[in-house]
Amino acid sequence: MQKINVGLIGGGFMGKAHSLAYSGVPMFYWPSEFLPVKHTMAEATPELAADAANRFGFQYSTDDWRTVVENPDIDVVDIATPNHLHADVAIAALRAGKHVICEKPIARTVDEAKAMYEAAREAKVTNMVAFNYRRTPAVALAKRYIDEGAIGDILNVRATYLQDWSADPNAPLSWRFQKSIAGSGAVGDILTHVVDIARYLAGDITSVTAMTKTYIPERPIQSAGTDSLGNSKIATGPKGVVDVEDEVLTLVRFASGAIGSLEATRNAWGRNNFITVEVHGSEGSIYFNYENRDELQVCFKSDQDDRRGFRTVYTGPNHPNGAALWPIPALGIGYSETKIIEAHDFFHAVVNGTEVRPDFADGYQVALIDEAILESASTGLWTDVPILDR
Ligand code: NAI
Ligand code: SOE
Repeated sequence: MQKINVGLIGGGFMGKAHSLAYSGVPMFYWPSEFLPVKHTMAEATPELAADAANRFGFQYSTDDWRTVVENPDIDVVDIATPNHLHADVAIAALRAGKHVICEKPIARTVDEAKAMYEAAREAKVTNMVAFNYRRTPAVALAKRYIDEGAIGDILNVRATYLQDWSADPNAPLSWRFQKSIAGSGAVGDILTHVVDIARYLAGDITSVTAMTKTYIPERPIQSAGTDSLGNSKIATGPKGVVDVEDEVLTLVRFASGAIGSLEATRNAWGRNNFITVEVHGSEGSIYFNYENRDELQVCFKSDQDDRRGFRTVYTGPNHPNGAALWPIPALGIGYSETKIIEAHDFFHAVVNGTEVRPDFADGYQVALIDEAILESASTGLWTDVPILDR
């Protein structure tokens, strides 16, 4: 069994999720060809780094991510920082020959994403962007139905990602509202997840038209770097400018000829992690709602006329990754399970030298789509998306 030393950069929300996944992988996937070892934790200060290392079970800690990238004992660099650090850390890690898993969005801009993609191509190591929702077993099952032709030719993909954590004007001006750190707002932060799922299920997106809107132009300034995701309201004190979008609505065309609509907002009261994907085909339809993660709704034209309608398939041992997960359907797939499957697939590729998707080419392609969406929102025109030759 190969031990793989991981250096984790960033110990916030995703630092927690990835650490949990490293512990969880051998519990689900056993016997295993590899064992992730939580080697070094990097955070913004020595205190934060030591605290995160204790909490998540890392052997060493540092406030300098460059020492992780340069450490010959480290095999994998895991980037779970705000978006402004993704490109610098990833490119340095790839040049040092490390395998890299990077949180989404791959970067703030297309230029950064391109540089990361090129560094990954040169380094010839395993690289992955952490679009974990496509690894929800019900989403992977949707892909299986589509690939098998069960719903025929895809006509339309309708997808949403709706949240409400930033709907309160007193939710602080975290890094997610600052273009210099985040790159964009709802587009890079959450629309990217449904762009990834739409590409996964229906292929390349070739052109877009979009509208964006910022509802809350100023927010109270916060002192800490970590994003509280709306959980700590600041009712008094100075405010700073929000220079990213709260919401985006976009129409898309796929290379296959299918059409679709994708939307995302962080200001929809009552919506939490409301990722929905509805795919209509010539022979049937598929519907997924992340808030009911164990379920895939399917409807087939071939059903008898008076019985046709959506029926529910509960994912379990017979479905993608089911044998490794829980022994009873509908027992409850959680966010952690999507991260455990993601980590498993990443390490499997590391030890076998095989391809894993979504990789940095996919991350770059999504960045090209994001850029076209933002451009269309400012010009009001349909905008073509350049398609990478993989
Ligand atoms: P967060 O704000 O909770 O945590 C970020 C952490 O990075 C903080 O603890 C901060 O101190 C640390 N950090 C800042 N500068 C650093 C430096 N120089 N060296 C080391 N650490 C540093 O942010 P969160 O939510 O964990 O987001 C991190 C990344 O993960 C972002 O790119 C975000 O878009 C992505 N994300 C992905 C999710 C998914 O479902 N795949 C969910 C949430 C976030
Ligand atoms: C905030 O919108 C956030 O944490 C995103 O950054 C994640 O990517 C998403 O999965 C959960 O919500």
